[in-house]
Amino acid sequence: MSYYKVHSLEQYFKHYNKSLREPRKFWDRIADENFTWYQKWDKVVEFDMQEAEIKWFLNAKVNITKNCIDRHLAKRGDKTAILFEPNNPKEEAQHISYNELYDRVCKMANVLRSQGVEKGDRVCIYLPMIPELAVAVLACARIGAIHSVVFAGFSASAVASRVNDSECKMVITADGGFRGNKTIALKEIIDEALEKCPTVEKTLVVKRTNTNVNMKEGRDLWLQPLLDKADANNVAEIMDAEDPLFILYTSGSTGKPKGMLHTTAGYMVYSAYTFKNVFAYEEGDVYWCTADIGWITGHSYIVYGPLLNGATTVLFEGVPSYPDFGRFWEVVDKHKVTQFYTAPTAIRALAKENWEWVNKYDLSSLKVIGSVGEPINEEAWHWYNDHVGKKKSPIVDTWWQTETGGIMISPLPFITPTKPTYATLPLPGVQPVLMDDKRNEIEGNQVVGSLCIKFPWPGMARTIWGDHQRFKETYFSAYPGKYFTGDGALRDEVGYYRITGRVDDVVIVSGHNLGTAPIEDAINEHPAVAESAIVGFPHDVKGNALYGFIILKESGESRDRENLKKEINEHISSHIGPIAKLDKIQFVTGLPKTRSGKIMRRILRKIAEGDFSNFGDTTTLLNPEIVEEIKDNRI
Ligand code: 7RM
Repeated sequence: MSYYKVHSLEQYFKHYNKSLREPRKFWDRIADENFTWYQKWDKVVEFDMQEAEIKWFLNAKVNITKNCIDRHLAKRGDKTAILFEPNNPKEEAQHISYNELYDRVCKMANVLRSQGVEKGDRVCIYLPMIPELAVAVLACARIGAIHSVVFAGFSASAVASRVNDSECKMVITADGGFRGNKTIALKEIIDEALEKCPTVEKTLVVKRTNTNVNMKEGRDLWLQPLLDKADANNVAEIMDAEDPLFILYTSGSTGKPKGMLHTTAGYMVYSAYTFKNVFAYEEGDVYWCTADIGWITGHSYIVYGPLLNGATTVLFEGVPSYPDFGRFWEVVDKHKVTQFYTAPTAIRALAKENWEWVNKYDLSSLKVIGSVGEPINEEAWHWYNDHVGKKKSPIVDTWWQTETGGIMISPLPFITPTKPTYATLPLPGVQPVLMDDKRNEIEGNQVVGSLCIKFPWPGMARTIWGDHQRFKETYFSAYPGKYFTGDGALRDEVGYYRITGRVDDVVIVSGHNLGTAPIEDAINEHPAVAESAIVGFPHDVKGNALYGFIILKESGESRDRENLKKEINEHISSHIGPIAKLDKIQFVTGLPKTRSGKIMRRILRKIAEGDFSNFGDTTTLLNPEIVEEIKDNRI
C-alpha cells in the first residue's frame, strides 16, 4: 500500500493512525516511493524538541530541482509547467513547458555560478511575479545557493535589513514591475537598499518594464545577455538532506523579522505530499494559487509543491481588481483552472463587489477552491462557496505557517466533510494538541486552547537564520517539548479544529476570555459592515474593554452612525452575548494590513490605548497612510 495519496475517509484514518503509531515508517515510505535520490537516508528522523534540534532523512543526498524538473522530462517534457498570465490581459499568456523550464533553470544556474555564487551563498531575489522569479528560485536550489525571496512590495529599508541579516552576496531584481495600473520602480528601491548592504557583490537585472535605470559599474548586470551566452545544461549540486534550501523572513511580534530556515529533503517531501492531497491533484489539472512567491504560500504551492508533482502551475502577475473585479474569474475561465487557492482578504474584497463579476464567467472547470492566511469568517466562506464553488467545489480552509513549510490542518477535498470556518482535521503525520494556561494538554472534544504540535514533521523550519536561541525561545519554550504555533484553536464535538487567531488576539473582558475573531465574524454578518477588527484596551472596571474598527460597505455609508453602532452591538449581544459588546466603535475607511493581508492588530491595540509612540516593526505594513487617518479619528 502506498501512503502518498489518501482516497477515502476510511483510508485517511488508516494513514493517520499509521503516522501516529509509526511516523518513521510512514514518512520513510512516502519519501522512498515518490522522489529520486542520489542516496537514501540512514535514519528517518532525529530530534530533540527541548533543544529545537530537528533532522529528517539523515545523510540522504538529493537535489530538489531534479525532482521538480529533470525527472518529469521523459514523460512530460512538452507539458506546461508554468502558465504565466501577465498583469495586462492584452499581453499574451506564456506556456512554459517542462523542457523549456529545464533549459531556463540550467542557464540561470550557470549564470549564477559564473558570477561567483557558490553552494551555501545567500541570494536575495526581489522580483515581480514573472517567470524569472520561479526560474531564479529553482536555479539557486540547483546549485545549492540559499534563496531569500523578498516580496517586491517591501521598502528599501526592509530589503536592506533582510539582505544584511543573511549577508546576501547577490541580488536578483528587475528594472520595474507591473501591478494593476501602476509600475513599481524595483531597481530604484534596490539601489537605495544597497547603499547600506556591504555584502552584495553583484546584482542581476531583468528587463520587464523597460524603464530607465542606473546600472552601477562593476556591480549591476543585465540578465538577458548573460543568459543568451549560457549553456543550457547544468549538473545539479548534490545536496545533503539537511543542507539549507531557503530563508524566508516573517514578521516577529517585535523588532527584527525572523529569517526562517528551511532545509532540503524534509521540505521537498512535505510540500509535495501536502500539495497532492490537499488539492486532490490529478494529472491534467491546471492549478492556480494567487499568492506571491514572496510568501511561503507561493514557495510551497506555486513553485515547489506543484512542480514536484509534475503539475501545471499558473503564475499570475496582476491583482484581483485590474482591469476590473472580474479578473480572477476571467483567468479561471480562460485557462480552465481546476484548483484555485487564495486568501480570505481577497475573497472579502471581491465579495464587496457585485457578484455579477463572478457570474460573467464560466467557472465550471473548478474542482477545489482553497483559502489560506487568516481565519475565514462565516460570511466570506459562504460567498466563496455559493458564488465561486457553486456549492459543488469543496473549500479547503488550510491552516499552516511560514514555520511549518506546508499545510498542517485542512479538509481533504471529497473526503473530509467541510464545515464553515473550520480547518477541520490534521493531515496524516501532524499531531496537534491544545494546551491550557497551566501548560497541560487538554484532552477530549469541545475544548479551546493554545495550538501546539507534539511531534516533528518533515516540513518544519529548522532554525531562525543566525539566531537559534530565538528559534528555541519563540517556538519551543512556552510548552516544553512541543512546537508552539502562537495560534489559538477550538476542537469541536467531532474533533474538527477551528483556528481562532493568534493567541495574543485574545482579550480578557471582566474575566472572560474573548477571542476577537468570533466577534469580528458576528459583526461582519451585519449587512452594512464590510470588515472589522477588534482589539482590547485597558478599562478601570472590566480590566479590558473592546474597541472596534469597522469598515462599512458602500450601502452602509449613508446610514446614521449612532443607530448603526446600536445595531452592531445588539447583533453582537444576540450572537455571542452582551459581554462581547464594544465599548468604542470607530468607523474607518481601511485597516492597517500586512502585505499578505493580515490585519496588524498590534498597531490598532496601540491606537486604542492612546499610545502613538512606538508601533514596532512596520516594514510589513501595506498601507501606512491609513494609520494616520485612524489615529486622527480615534475616539
Ligand atoms: C500560510 C501562512 C501564519 C499565520 C498562522 C495563523 C494564520 C494561516 C490560516 C490562519 C486561520 C487559516 N503563513 N493563518 N492560515 N488562520 N485559518 N486557514 O499564512 O506565516 O504568513 O502566517 O496565519 O494565525 O499562524 S504565515
